Amino acid sequence: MSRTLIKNGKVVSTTGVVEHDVLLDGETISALGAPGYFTEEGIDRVIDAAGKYVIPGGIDVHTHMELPFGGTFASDTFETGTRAAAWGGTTTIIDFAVQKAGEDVHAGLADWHRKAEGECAIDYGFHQIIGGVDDESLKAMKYLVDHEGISSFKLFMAYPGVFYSDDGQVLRAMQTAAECGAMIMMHAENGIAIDVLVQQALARGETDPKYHSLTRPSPLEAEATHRAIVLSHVAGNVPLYVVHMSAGDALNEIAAARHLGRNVFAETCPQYLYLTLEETLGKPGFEGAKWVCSTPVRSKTNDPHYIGQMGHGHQSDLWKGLRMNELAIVSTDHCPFCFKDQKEMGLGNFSAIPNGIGGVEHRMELLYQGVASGELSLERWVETCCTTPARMFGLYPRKGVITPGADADVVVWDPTKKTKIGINDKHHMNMDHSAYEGYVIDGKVDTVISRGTVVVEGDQYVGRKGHGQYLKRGLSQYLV
Ligand code: DUC
Ligand code: ZN
Ligand code: ZN
Repeated sequence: MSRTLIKNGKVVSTTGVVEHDVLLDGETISALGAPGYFTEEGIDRVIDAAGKYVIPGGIDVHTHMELPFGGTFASDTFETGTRAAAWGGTTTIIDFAVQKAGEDVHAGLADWHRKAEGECAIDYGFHQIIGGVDDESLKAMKYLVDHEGISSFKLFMAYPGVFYSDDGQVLRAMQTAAECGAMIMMHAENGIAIDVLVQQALARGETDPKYHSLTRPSPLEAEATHRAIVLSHVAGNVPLYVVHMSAGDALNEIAAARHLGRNVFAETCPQYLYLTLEETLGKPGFEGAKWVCSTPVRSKTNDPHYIGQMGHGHQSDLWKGLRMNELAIVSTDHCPFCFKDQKEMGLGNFSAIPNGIGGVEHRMELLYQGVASGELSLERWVETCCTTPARMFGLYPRKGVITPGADADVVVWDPTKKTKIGINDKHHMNMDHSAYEGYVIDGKVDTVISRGTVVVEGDQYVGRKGHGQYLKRGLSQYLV
């Protein structure tokens, strides 16, 4: 069994930064010791992490590899997407298997296993999308929790006719989740109202990409978030996790529910922390299509739709929410589409642009920039990107923590270097543009280890497809 010693590094956990050497034995972490505690005898590989941080491998709990959506497929396969994730210091993803109305949940899950098996560079698990709530799919939810290691189910209050569930269906699925201890993940936007605004905009000839955001105003995210919270309460306080939160007014709903002691959680994504309507989606011509995703990127300041205290910007609210644990996790909602031929499907009609942004490679980097610019502590970076994801989705303490017995998923991070993101710079996702083109970030991924195997070192990918294993997950361990 191969033994690796990571020495002289600063190990970052949710509770602090400690100088520790870390010993990896085969696929697991076997011990931590004071610097110099372990001899190098019998060690196969020594990694000198002097001046660097040693953190648990990142966990991205929201990706969509090869998702069929908007008349096309997300452009990353499990092979290309998990390799890009590894490049960015992410060693686990949780992707979404799909079931739509009239389809069989088990067949949808089998399809996802077929896409992923033998393809992944890093470990992976699945959530299950329930796009058609009926007696059969409710029965399947129980089976997936008991037998398939799937303990979280995504419902949609958006996308009528595609994934949408009405309130009665949401309530039934929540009741079933409550019975089996599962988590409900919610895409919280009022899709019925949004569809009316979209049709009205198109009828007025408003076809540019920016209207994607303007027809999904933040109160419709806040309203759906509130409704999901109420329904989860009526369903027996089932744990609720609201995905890709983009709006300060929606966040206020989460904060209020959490203040009441409710099992309500939320995530945000880098696009909502960094990208703005003015600078991206609102670019002249069709270029803004690159940033069409749902929930949408929003106005930086003075959003006239914002419900709440005037003068609030969504981004500053989201950063504050991350610090305050109103937002528990940062994921990416990685759903890449190429500009050519894919985003271009919506030329002349913003509502036909496939929704999604690729970001699985850059989450750890962009959030470390939050540390460098004083928005987050180092500990909170690790907590929101590595540890809480593991606890929230039943992977802890196997993942998300540097402790004896945990999987040897470890990232060595160099805070003295910089990362330049861009299609001709750092970019390994299968897409022809970068949502973060030209960003220069403090810090850089140095070495990435997945279950004891080095997969990225010295600006080289040295992993292999098929190394990543399917993770059967337990129930959420992160309840109020
Ligand atoms: N939002 C996106 O931007 N893409 C895929 C699905 C979703 O909810
Ligand atoms: Zn969604
Ligand atoms: Zn998503």
